[in-house]
Amino acid sequence: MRLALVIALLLIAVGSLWLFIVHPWWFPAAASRNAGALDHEFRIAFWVFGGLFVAAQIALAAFLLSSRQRKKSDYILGNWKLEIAWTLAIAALFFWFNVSGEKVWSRVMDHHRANDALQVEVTGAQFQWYFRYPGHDGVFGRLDAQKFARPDEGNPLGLDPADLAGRDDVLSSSLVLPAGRDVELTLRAQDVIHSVFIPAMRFKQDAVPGMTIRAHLQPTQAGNYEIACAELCGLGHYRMRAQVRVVSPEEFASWLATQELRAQEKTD
Ligand SMILES: [Cu+2]
Repeated sequence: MRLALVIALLLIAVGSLWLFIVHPWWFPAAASRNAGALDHEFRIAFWVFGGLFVAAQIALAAFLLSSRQRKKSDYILGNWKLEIAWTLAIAALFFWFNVSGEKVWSRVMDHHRANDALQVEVTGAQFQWYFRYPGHDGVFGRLDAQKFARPDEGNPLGLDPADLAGRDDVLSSSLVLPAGRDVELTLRAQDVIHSVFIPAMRFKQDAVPGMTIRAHLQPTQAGNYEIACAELCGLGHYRMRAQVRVVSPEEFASWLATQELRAQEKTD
């Protein structure tokens, strides 16, 4: 029985090491500016805690084997010095992870943005994502979902028809972004809590009803990336998928101009 336990422990340790080294499942290729720093943070945590885990399994197996030779009365009473030492070491480790993680986090949530940051409002509603661009005037039109929201008539967010600032607002079902430019996302939710998750950009942020949450990202590579809702938001949760389409700045400008024209034609 004891030997079976030792073999099981060692198999777990070897299996975990194999997962660490071979990476059969890993993150998608990084496509945003902060992704590298987040991956770095993750990798450090992975190696430090993974190493501790493997060491603990080996120590456990070694104790199991060595206790075979001991007499029943020959047990360890504990070692308070060692206990204090590893408690302090783990506390210091967690403190360090908190401080270094905070640095990356504050970069994502930084509100002192570059003035040319592209503004995009992201709204989660059961069960779809809506992406709104402020249009040529750079100002988002006023919303009143309770009064004006008519999803069947092309106004799912409840854009106030009387507000001129909303006339050139562009509403899209996919998030189109120019590569290399800072993007400020304003996250909203229309009904329940949703969460914007873009794995390739290492971006995840809740959208909460009644709150406007700002977050930053900077796409670095052109391509199509998946957006998923990372908060179980109802029966249609699985349908809350959308796409980020990262294009060149020129392509983005022409896409936005076409969309603005279309939006204005609709309201005229
Ligand atoms: Cu959702």
